[in-house]
Amino acid sequence: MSQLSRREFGHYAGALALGMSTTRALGAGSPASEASPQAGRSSALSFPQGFRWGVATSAYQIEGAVHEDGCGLSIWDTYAHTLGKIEAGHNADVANDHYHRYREDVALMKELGVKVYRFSIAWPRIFPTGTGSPNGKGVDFYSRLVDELLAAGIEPFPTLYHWDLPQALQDKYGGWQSRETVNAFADYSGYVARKLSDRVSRFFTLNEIGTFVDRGHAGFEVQVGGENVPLESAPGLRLPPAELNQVRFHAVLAQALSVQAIHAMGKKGTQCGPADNVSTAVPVIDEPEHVRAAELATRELNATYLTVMMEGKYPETFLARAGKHAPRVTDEDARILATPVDFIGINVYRPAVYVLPSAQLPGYQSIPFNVSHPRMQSSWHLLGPEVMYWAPRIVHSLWKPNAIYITENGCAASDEPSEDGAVYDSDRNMFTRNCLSHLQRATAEGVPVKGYFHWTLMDNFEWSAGYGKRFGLVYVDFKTQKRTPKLSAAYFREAAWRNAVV
Ligand code: BGP
Repeated sequence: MSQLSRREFGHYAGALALGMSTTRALGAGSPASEASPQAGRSSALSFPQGFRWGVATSAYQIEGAVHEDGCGLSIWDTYAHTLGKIEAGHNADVANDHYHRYREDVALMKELGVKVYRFSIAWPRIFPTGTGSPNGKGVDFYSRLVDELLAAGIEPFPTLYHWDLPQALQDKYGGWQSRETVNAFADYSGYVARKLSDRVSRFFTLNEIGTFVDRGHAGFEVQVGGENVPLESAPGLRLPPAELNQVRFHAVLAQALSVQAIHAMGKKGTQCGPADNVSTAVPVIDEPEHVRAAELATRELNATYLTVMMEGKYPETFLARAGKHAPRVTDEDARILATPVDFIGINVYRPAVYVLPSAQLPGYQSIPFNVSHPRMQSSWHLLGPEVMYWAPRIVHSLWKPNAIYITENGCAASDEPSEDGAVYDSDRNMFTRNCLSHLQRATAEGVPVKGYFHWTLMDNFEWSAGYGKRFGLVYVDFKTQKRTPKLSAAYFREAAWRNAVV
């Protein structure tokens, strides 16, 4: 089979609808290893040649086996086992049992046409107490996973920190409250780079610093229909402003020091950068004055995270606002902070805000979301697929990174198998197609987006929501661990195969 025709796609989607097994539904004789029908051809809806199609996951959300092979305790183990923290009293002790089923999951990705896979490495598997002697069995697991991926023709893109801090570092130093944790993270980063960079050429350092810092240390809240809804994460602290800013600083410093460690310890040419949930201001109109306002607002919204990571220092406006609560930065740390990244990953789910230009400082006016503004299933997830165009465009115009990856994009949906066994996630299909259309526009205009990782491969342990929120392209029955690709998996596979919006 040289390509998947429209008719075959229809048949394939129909097969999903008939609840056929994963392997049969996704088609024997997978085209994944053959040239894409779009390769070398241009079309109004195509992505650039060589565009990387992938999925993203994180260790704590899928692996399970939290006490196996010498794995240490993480702050998420503690948090998930604290009464009342996770919906329905769920925990991630087993999750998707990926630690034991990784071969099956890699085969599943291959069937989906995945070419790049962003997974995370659990720090407590490598250094059970955060520092000290490495745990060989933990390293072996990721080494086997990397081999399995490469054998399936999938390029591994590991993330070094997706929120599962070794509990020992929390107990000993107060976790990210301490500069000691920054050093420990750099040592761990360098060690992993040394072990894996013979087969891994790109690493992401930390995932969504703003999310784990603010939700874990500030009792973060989002506005939903006029009400404030708390979004809390491990370790569940509520720090005063100066201490919170110090945690924020330690996390961005850790990213800079991790880049240095990876460059120093990895094979020559190993590249790395953060995976950050950029807060994007979307202009109301695509017109220079409005776009300028959105750029100014985006730079300010990300002042303590992406802006400082890309510019190497805090914007003056932020320091003035923070006043006596500003982070304390030594001269040596200020120099470390200026370490350039090789690329950036941005997680893009929703617009942070819509803006209009303003003659008053700071040069833009944020407008509130209308009460009737549509949203996806998650309380925080206001719908605005055009952010998938504006986020990379604004990031590119502000900071000119060499390369941008969309490291996450996806949505939760109320997925349930229907009577015929198939999962018809029409809303996720709509969301993905719309996001991809806007992303395609960005690439067509020359914004250097090199790849797209859908969040996520399969339903998982969704942090404080437990197993109650499903984000996967693949449905997981957590009683049997059966994986069933949803309708959106068929969509993803076709888009990846054609390298185009379909
Ligand atoms: C990102 C995280 C993911 C995933 C997703 C959904 O913030 O990197 O790990 O959880 O968003 O988020 P939430 O659980 O808040 O709905």
